Amino acid sequence: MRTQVAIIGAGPAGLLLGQLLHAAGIDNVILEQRSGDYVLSRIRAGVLESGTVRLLDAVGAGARLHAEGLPHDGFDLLFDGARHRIDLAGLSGKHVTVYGQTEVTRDLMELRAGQGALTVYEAEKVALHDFDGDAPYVTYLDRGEQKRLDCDFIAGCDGYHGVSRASVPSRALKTFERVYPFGWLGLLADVPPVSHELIYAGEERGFALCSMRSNSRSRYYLQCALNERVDDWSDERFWAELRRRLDPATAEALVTGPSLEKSLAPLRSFVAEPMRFGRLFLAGDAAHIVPPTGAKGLNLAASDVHYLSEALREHYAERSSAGIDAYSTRALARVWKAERFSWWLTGLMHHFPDHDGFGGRIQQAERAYLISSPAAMTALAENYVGLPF
Ligand code: RFL
Ligand code: PHB
Repeated sequence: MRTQVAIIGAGPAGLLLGQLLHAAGIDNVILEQRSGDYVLSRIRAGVLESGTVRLLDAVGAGARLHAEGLPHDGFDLLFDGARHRIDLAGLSGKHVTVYGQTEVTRDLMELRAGQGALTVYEAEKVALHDFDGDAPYVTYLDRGEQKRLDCDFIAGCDGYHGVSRASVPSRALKTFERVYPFGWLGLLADVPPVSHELIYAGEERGFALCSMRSNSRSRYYLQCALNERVDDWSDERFWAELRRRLDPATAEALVTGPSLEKSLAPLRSFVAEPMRFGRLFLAGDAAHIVPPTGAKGLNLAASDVHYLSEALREHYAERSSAGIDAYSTRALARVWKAERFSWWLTGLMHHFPDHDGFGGRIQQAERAYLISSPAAMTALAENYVGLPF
């Protein structure tokens, strides 16, 4: 089989890239190691920047998002018992949209299926070949049968644990990493959200986040130690701990119910440079990870594939390699700004078990400065709604 672009991974990066390429008349095939149902069962991101929404609109995947997504003009930071609203719309002129990654993925999958474009699910033993030459190809097992996909380019959109970055010789990669001494325990439940906007709470017992998927489905997170096990957290224990991390009025308003899902994610900052090796491009979590505090992971995947699709369109339509040559530099410039923001907001809002007295006082001063300074709040808002791309 032959295609112009072989895309590895059917997460948001791979599926959105597939649609952007399709819109530019560029043929592509997606190879995904899991089943479609498994991909849809992963509960992840919830907040979309307006640039991400613009891309989804551009490929025709925005209808349900506009009907069911919740536009948010602000969110609250909670510390020292008080809630402080960050007026995103007033400070930045933009808003974000609360719409789950699961739904974005479902919309993109349905669009792709409607176009008859090929996604091979449950592709096993995906292996990348000869991407440092002119004739790359990918091999895989499709229901036990060995297959070969020849292509012009390979897009590695297979997430942090994928095969694409791992296929690059380590001497050609420079990696940067910060591992945080805690994780997030997430719970999804069909209960109305405690507040109509998100609350990022940074109290003494640890960080908590009140988020949502709709007006009847809530998503909550608790900062927890890395050695915690999900099985040790009954729903009752989770709700009780969440209440303790909220101010009394919010705790009082919290509606609880049985969980639909609970999962634990460690927090990490990670960047691999460069994002291009010959005819292989990395995009999304395959190239970089941010802690979820800034809600940037999916949005960075979207800006990466925007740059990449533009570069490939230029290559095919204008016979110019300028975009391809600039891809890694352009993408990394935006990635590092989001890395900085996510690291900063994580530091502002979490309880650091390894903080000495100095670190704790600096965090207090940073918070006090933020809520007293329109300039500091504007910087926060500008980054949260998403830097332009
Ligand atoms: P994905 O979603 O991991 O998809 C990669 C796909 O590649 C497949 N794959 C392979 N396929 C073939 N062969 C192989 N060898 C393969 N290895 C892997 C995988 O099965 C998978 O389907 O990466 P992608 O597309 O780059 O998308 C990135 C986002 O998923 C991620 O950044 C976000 O979920 C991060 N994130 C958030 N981002 C936001 O923008 N806003 C948020 O509010 C937000 N909240 C979150 C988050 C991530 C979280 N977790 C669980 C880490 C909240 C949490 C708790
Ligand atoms: C979520 O709803 O899953 C979510 C929202 C905001 C974040 C992280 C996760 O910063």
